[in-house]
Amino acid sequence: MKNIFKLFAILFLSFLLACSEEPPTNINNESLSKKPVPPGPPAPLVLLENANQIVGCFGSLTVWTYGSGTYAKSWEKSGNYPLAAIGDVDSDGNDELVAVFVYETGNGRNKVTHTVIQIFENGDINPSRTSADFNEGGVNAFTYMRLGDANNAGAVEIMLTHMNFLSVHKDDGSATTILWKSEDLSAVDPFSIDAGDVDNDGQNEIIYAELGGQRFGVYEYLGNNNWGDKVYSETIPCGLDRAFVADVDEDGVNEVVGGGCASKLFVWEQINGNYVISFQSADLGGYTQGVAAGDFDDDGINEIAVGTAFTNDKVYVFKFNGTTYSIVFEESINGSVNDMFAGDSDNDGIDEIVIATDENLFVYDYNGTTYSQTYSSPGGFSHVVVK
Ligand SMILES: [Ca+2]
Ligand SMILES: [Ca+2]
Ligand SMILES: [Ca+2]
Ligand SMILES: [Ca+2]
Repeated sequence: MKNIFKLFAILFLSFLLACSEEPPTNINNESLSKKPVPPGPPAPLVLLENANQIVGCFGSLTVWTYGSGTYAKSWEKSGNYPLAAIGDVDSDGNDELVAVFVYETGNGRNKVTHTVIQIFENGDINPSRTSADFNEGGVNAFTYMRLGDANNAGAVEIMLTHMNFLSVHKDDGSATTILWKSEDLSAVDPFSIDAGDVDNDGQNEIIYAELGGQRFGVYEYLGNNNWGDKVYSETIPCGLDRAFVADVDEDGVNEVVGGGCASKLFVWEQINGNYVISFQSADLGGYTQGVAAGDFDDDGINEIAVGTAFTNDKVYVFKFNGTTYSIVFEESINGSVNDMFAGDSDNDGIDEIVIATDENLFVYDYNGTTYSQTYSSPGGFSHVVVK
């Protein structure tokens, strides 16, 4: 009996000792953090020439770079940056980081919101150049940005959606200017934008999602940096948050994939000039705010990743099986999915799924059998792009 008490006493004492080890560690951390640390010079942006990187926004701007088997935050810039992307926007053979920067001047009634595009070159701490202010309508007025060859000139333009219009901007290495602005679209709330050959005529069109209009619009390129002859898709219930161009059924012709508050994945096909719904998923339980098509499993065919928000935070992967699309992966995720991008973020030649939620940035990779989270970075993100 005595031995048992002794054993308990020893266990109890070692428990107390284990607990008592915590406070000194905390004290050490506190005293360390109170030491004055002189601020170092801000780190310059490193844009890799032959590798992709991830850029995400949620207020501040964050770049992640893959190396030595994992991802790391390689650059951060504070400020109100709602949208960003990486690409060779000035066609000099090297990538730039393009960011929408929003700031306010004045007070009270005299407060004015300014919106500019900033271009960061490799090695920059501050932007190499800043566009003229093109603000119209408040801090959160710009809803999406994509880079793409909108005018079929073989280079990359900057495409933006604003709650009231679409715009295309061009950077020539010395200045960033506006090429085109659509008519007033305030009645339909543009919410995402993409460039691609959506009607199989060998030329890229601009397509955009209408949150209020519950459909997407396709602007045909007319030459001389002008877009017109708009065609609309078949509508969906509720509203369309995202609409992107990709071939997802292995026939070499692009479809449009999208989602919104109907909580479904939608696929539209062009049939005789009309964009009709060729597939709609079952209710996925939450707003489908993340939609991205890429060849995640390296079989030469694009899959579709979908992320949901607000009521059922999940990531899904849909795959075309020759007849229709079926769910091949489904998993709960931490936070509402705000945005999603398909890109080769780890430079192994295969696309990953990169996801911005209001809690984290996540990377999902296919391992030959299934999909799994290979990286997560804390902090909410509203917009994410891989290049
Ligand atoms: Ca460049
Ligand atoms: Ca197709
Ligand atoms: Ca595939
Ligand atoms: Ca990859």
